[in-house]
Amino acid sequence: MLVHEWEPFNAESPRHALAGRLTTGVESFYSRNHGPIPHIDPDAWRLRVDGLVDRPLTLSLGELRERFAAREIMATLQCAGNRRQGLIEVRDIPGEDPWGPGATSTALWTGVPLADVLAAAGLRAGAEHVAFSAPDVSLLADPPQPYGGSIPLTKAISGEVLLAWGMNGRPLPQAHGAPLRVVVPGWIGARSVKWLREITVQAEPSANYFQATAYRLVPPEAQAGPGVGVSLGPVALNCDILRPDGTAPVPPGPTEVTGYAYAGDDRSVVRVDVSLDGGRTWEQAELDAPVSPWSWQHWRLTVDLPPGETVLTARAWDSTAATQPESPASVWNPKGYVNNSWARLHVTATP
Ligand SMILES: Nc1nc2c(c(=O)[nH]1)N[C@H]1C(S)=C(S)[C@@H](COP(=O)(O)O)O[C@H]1N2
Ligand SMILES: [Mo]
Repeated sequence: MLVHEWEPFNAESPRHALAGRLTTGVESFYSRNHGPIPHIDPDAWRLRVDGLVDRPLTLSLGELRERFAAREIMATLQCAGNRRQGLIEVRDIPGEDPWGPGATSTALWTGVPLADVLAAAGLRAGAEHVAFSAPDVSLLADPPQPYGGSIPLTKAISGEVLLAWGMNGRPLPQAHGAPLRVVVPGWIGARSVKWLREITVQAEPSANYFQATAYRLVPPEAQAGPGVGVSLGPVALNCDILRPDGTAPVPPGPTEVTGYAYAGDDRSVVRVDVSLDGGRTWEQAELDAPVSPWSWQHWRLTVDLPPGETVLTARAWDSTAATQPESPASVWNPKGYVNNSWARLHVTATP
């Protein structure tokens, strides 16, 4: 892992750990935390479901597993700060970690659909948003407060949003939200609240700092504040290069370039282009079909690498025919979110 901070623990997956793998091992799955990782006694833990519901629920993990049918979903999590480093190179972003392309990983999640739990509680008139609260207190929030967030009801009842206790066929590890976390496939990682304690159905989005102030796209010369900018939801189309990884010289000649591409929500990636001349000419990579509507797709292309320095460039296209913006400067924003500009990697070829 490439550790950005030890407390709170923030670490990204190195390129080689993501390359060529559909799912990411828990040992290298990126870890994004805004406060200390809480240790929760699973036997004493209860999930509370309240707000605009007919029947508020209090459920142990056993009751949750007994009352509702389990579902498995392969889903990619991607932090909105993934690839922030590229924005920092344009203009500094003080106080935010310089994430590379490894603030994203994919797992097979096991849990129950949030939709089924909400149906059991019964939705009342006026229900528009579903808020999640956790016990980990973030000193980075203003004022300091436990982590939380929300998603609109339409997404919450879609069936793909899971209350998950399993990851890659094993119990959810502590760092990734045990005993129970939300997994919101296709949406920024921030909405997949870990160590879930309470689900509140309400008329408005969560007033939590991480919904109302952070994880919003703020215009370049504005200052982040409550309600400023656009709340981030579905993940923007993005890609990066994983192999070669740029850490060591490679031999010149035929070289397989591989990477990931991911389109959030219900979009899929339909094409990936690779350029050796900074985007003047492009060649299409071979692209894997989506294994799940919610997981990234890997791609590969064998290029003829000349001796010396080459900048490999990649860009993806999605099922709406949208593609990635060329420059990080064009998408720079004060909190450093959603850098989905063309992927660029410097490689040195020495015989
Ligand atoms: N309770 C809680 N949930 C949280 C966070 C957090 O700090 N506390 N971080 C969020 C963010 S910003 C991301 S990107 C994902 C990361 O999940 P992971 O650490 O399992 O990769 O968790 C989300 N859920
Ligand atoms: Mo995140």
